[in-house]
Amino acid sequence: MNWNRRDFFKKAAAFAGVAAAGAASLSRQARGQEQHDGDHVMPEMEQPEMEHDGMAGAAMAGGEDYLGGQGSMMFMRGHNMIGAFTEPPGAPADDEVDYRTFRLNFEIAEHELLPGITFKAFAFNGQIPGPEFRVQEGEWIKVEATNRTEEMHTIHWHGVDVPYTMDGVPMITQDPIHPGETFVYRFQARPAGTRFYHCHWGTPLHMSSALHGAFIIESDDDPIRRDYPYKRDYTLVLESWDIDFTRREINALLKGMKQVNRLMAQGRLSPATHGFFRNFAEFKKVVDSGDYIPPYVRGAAPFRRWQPNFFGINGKCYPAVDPRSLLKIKEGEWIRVRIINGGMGLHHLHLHGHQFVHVAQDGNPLEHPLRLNTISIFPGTTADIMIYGDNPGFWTFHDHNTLHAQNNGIYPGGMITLLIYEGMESPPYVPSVSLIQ
Ligand SMILES: [Cu+2]
Repeated sequence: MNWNRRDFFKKAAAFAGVAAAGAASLSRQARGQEQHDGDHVMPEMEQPEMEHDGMAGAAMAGGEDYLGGQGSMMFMRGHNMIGAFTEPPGAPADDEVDYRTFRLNFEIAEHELLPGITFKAFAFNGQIPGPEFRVQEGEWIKVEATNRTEEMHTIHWHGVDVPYTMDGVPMITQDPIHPGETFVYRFQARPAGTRFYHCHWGTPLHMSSALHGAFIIESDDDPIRRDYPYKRDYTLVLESWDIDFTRREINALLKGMKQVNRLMAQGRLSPATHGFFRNFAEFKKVVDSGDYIPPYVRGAAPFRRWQPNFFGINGKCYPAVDPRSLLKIKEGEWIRVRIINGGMGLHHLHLHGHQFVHVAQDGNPLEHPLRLNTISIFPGTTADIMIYGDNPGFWTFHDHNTLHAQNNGIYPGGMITLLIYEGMESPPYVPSVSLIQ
């Protein structure tokens, strides 16, 4: 490390009001890595003298071809960020196959987790979680993704075997979708199973708060349906939120992006680069010279302070259980429950009164299903379980890490739902107001 704090302040003073400090701050905002209240805060970006296109200052000048790369982290050789988004290659044209078309808008939604707790979050079509896809294996899918926010986004199809150009990783396979732009994803839905989608830009904030949704690929030849004939099929998207972090980060990002967008509109910050380094060699050179301090040197990234205080299923915390999360069952019936961990937490779901069958992991059927009553759902994984109705009653299904069965530290709450038998005659205990909204 060739940088220390004293050097930094000397250099920051030297650069205050000129390109390096200002552009570094800009770029940090552009990457969704706004820095807060640490003691290594870069000077605010309010310098009218700003004269370079990118954070690398002079390294960006000269009109050479941009080779791609997001700040310090991501580079793709031969890639040109052109600032205009067209339908990318990698999938058949409209007249070649019969596409099933969907629209996903990146929006900011005001969302109520439970009475008294409302916050603003990035949301697909204004919903948390995003809308559930139900498609057939082999269908050609077209998703028109429009960015109606001031931040950047992409969509990653998690567990779906798309062509790499459709993979939705910014600066690796595509430019981020800029404010107001539309990117069209085209791919074939395969393989069958419980899968999901999420934003891949600024993932800790965007994915978890809560740009994610279920992507269910069904098949006529489903071994699980064959072995466990069922009619009812439920989806539980597990989520955890640090709502203060989300509020703070979204406000800061939007403020930063407004500045970036204004500078782009004024032609002072080129959309062709919007503050990215040209390539890894340029990045290393500027860091080694001490003229640019990478954000990971300046201090902890905001998400290191992410401390979720609300936990839920399908966008709601107990007792405000979403009706989609209530598992209705009859005696003698199999139901399928698809569990998706769309957040960053680790959850151990325990079902009372039943031994369920774990039949698929990450969407793929298990050759040897397991009989369990508790299942661990790691971040980024999905699990399918089959529950057989053989013990009539009202049963709790909850995260057995009971820190997650709380609302802001108050138990009970959070990640709790219920298995409810239909047609029960006079249950001995009638649940009170806390069960259903
Ligand atoms: Cu996003």
